[in-house]
Amino acid sequence: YSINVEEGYKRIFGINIYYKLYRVKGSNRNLVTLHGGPGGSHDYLIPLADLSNYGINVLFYDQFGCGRSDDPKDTSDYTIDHGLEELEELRKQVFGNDKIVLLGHSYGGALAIAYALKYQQFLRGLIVSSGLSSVPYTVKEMRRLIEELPDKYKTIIKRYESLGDFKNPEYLDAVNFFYSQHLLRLKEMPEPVKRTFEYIGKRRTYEIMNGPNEFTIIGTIKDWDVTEQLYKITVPTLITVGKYDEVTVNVAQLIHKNIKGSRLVIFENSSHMAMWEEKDKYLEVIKEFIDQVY
Ligand code: LEU
Repeated sequence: YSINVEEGYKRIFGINIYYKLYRVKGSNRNLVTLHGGPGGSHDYLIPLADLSNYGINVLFYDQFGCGRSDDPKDTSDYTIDHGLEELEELRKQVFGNDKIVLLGHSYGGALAIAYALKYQQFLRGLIVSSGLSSVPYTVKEMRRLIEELPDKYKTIIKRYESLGDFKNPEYLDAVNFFYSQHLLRLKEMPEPVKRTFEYIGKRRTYEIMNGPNEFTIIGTIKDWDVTEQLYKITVPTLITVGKYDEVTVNVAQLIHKNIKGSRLVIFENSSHMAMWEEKDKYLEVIKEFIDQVY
């Protein structure tokens, strides 16, 4: 295939949104990817760019207030609803009338579900990777994972939470232990993942929308729950999750149960980042799904 990498900014709702498009000459198979956080950046999703070698156009972007993109104009815009309208604008600008396969990871998976509930007529397929339909249920599951941590870390997490001291080094150490089990089970953090974490630290969106860390979700998305509406999604849907995922297998099962005909794939050696922890298998599963819907 002849692949051209195009990168720049699109003007969306009055701000600059950064995008990177792997465009395959003559192909009308489109994959649009949504990063998590909320407040992350597209960097850590870059393994998906490999799919362009199989004739799939792959679009990445940094959502409002994230990575290289501008902050939203209005502070009331830090919502999933605003995120899905931004995505629809971008889809129109890049792909016009063409349908897309939408892949969202983690918070991006929540955003992908929200988009599907409003705009599934533009979807060829939906992929929810380590994503969720309910923040309260996800948090409940994360609390269960904390209960299963070694006593030492469990006690530290609870102590500093009761003090509201989310920045204490001892607390951060325990948070990192949780991450080593349920966010990324690799000894070395890949460079693109590091870059995303750097952006999370530099920008304010993660704190505004999510909270101080992965399992303390007290930001603007804290009450979001569309589980009851999932039955309305009728496009082909793939759900993936890691066995040790912080967004747990139960969270994935809940989506799977409620979207008729959906397929669930569990990565046995992964936590939250199967695109790194089991890269080849992950890409194979995504590719196979895209082949099926086109
Ligand atoms: N922080 C998660 C992510 O990686 C999302 C959260 C809502 C579970 O995007």
